Parts: sequence; structure tokens; C-alpha cells
Amino acid sequence: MRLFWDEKQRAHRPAQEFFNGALHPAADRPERVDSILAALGGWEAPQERGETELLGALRAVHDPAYLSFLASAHAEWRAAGREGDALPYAFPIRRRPQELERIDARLGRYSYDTCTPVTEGTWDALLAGAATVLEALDAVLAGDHAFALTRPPGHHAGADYMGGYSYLNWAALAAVASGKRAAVLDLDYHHGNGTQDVLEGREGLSFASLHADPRTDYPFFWGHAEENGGNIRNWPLPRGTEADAYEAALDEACAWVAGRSPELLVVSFGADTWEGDPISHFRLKTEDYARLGQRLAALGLPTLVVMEGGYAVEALGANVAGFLSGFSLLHLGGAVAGSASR
Ligand code: SP5
Ligand code: ZN
Repeated sequence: MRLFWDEKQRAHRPAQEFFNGALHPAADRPERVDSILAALGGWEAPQERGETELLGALRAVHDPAYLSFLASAHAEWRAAGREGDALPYAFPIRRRPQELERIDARLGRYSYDTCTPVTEGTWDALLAGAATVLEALDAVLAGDHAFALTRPPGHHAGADYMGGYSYLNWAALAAVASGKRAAVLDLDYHHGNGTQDVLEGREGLSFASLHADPRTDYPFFWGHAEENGGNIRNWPLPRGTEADAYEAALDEACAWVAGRSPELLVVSFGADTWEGDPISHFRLKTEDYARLGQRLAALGLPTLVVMEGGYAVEALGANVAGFLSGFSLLHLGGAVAGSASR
């Protein structure tokens, strides 16, 4: 398992997000990566890739106008006389075709929630994230498993929208850029609505997700069992789900994935399924994650894991290391899987 991370991804530093009627400190803090970096050894930085190369790969997933918006949104926000992070507050209830100029209108057009600020360093962090994903994908295509420590996360971002702390869809980028028959398996607590939207109906690509039932949990409007069909398969699970029920659903998902005969597995891994996660409600324990990894490794597919959510900052390292240890050939550093279930 090769491990990839680019320090430039720290440049995305949201201050606050708005949900449940109030502003809260942003959950996706740069410090999220610290315990992951400390728990594992042998990190590699991606090679420098020019913005032209990165944009070329990103355009296979994202609308060019959306990418331009992301690149300039914070500067436009400042030009409008605002301070701090750019946050949307008004949304087109159905997409409407106007040429929008005002930054607030553009923010609403390209997002679906108030939890996903564009900060001064967001675009630089996103380019570094794309470079990290592409480097990890190269490692997988060359014969290793790889983990891309991506931050901000990606699975809520669609072709032309941000949301759920996500701006660019890392899993979709890897699946599409691979040129292979690829399956994305999403194990974040929240449904990977962006990945589903991008991959739905795309030849050779599949999407399976285990997540909290959207009748009770964010993102509410996607991930219901009725959405199953074609290349999409969802397993909504109730709040309080523990390892037994989770692994039973995972076995079904693995069987479905295998039936799609992919050449590549992309895992959207969120550690917000952990029992102590501050914004989530499953009850997986630190020692459970290695078994999840083993189940996926048993598929015998070249595997790229990208990082999604997980907000219990201190516990993230042990949970991620535990999951990746299921794939073996891993360089374990400080905190060994299972030793730090805080
Ligand atoms: C990648 C990822 O995990 N994104 C998650 C986005 C969730 N944002 C919505 C926050 C609403 C959380 N509800 C908190 C309840 C606290 N008791
Ligand atoms: Zn999540």
C-alpha cells in the first residue's frame, strides 16, 4: 500500500459552516490529517503537475464553468467587499439558465448547502488534491494498492456543484481518469451523492454506497434505496448501525461490485462511521476497520482508497491505519491499528 499526501492541501481552511439554524466551527479542519500522517509511515508527495494537466483531467468529470467558478470565487467574494470565507445562502430550486454575475448568485448556482465555504486557499488545495489522486492512481495502475489522503473530501461534489465539504470529486476523477472498468465503493457515513450523479449511466463505471439512511441524515435528497438500478446500488442503514449489520451490507455490496467485473476498485473511505464521530451516528469501533479493509482486499482488485469524511480528529489515525492494514504490505508508524480507540 503506497501512501500519498500533499501538504498544499492544508491551504483549505474553512472557519464556519451553517446547519441546523446556526453557525458552527467548520468540521473539515486541516488538523484532520495530522493523526493520519502520524499513524502511518512512508508518505510520498505527488510530483508537480501544471494546472493545464490537472484541469484536463478534471474536465472529464467537472463542468469547465464550475471549475472556473471555483478558481475565482474567493477573489470575486473579496472584490465584492466581503471578508472571510465565501458561503452561499440562496439557491435556484430548479436549475435556471441565467447568466449570473453576482458572486452570491454564482455561489448558490454551484452549490446545494451552506456547509461548504470557498476559502482563500481552497483552489490551491484542490489542485494539490487532484495531483495527489492522479499520483496515487498511477501507483495503482503500476501494480500497487494506494491511499490518497485527500482533503477537503470529494464525494458530495457533482459535475457542477459543491456541497458537504466537497468541491472536486476525487473518486470519480480516479475512476474516469483510469480508463478502466472501475467500481467506486463509498464507505463514508454520508451518501456519496456527487459520485452517484457523476457516474450514473456512465459506461464501464459503477457506484455502490453504504451510508446513513437519508430519511434521517444528510444529504437527505439522495441515497434512498429506490435509487437502485443500472450501475448504481445503495445500502441505506439506520442510525446506530454496528459492525455486524454493517459487514453484512458490505458483503452484499462486495458481491454486487464483483458482479460488475471491474478492473479497478476505488474506495471512498470515510471514518465518520466510527462510534465517536461528532456529527454521525453509526457505531463502528476502531478494531472493526481492519476487517472492513480485509473484506475489500479479498476482492483481489487493484485498489485506490481516497479519504472522505471523519471528524473525530484524534481517532482518525488509528481508524484509517486499521482500515488500510486490511490490505497488508503496510508501513505502520506510531499508532498501531486498534490501539487508540478514543
Ligand atoms: C464528506 C462528509 O462527511 N461530509 C459531511 C457533510 C455533512 N454536513 C452536514 C452537517 C450536518 C450535521 N448534523 C450534525 C448533528 C450534530 N449533532
Ligand atoms: Zn461523511
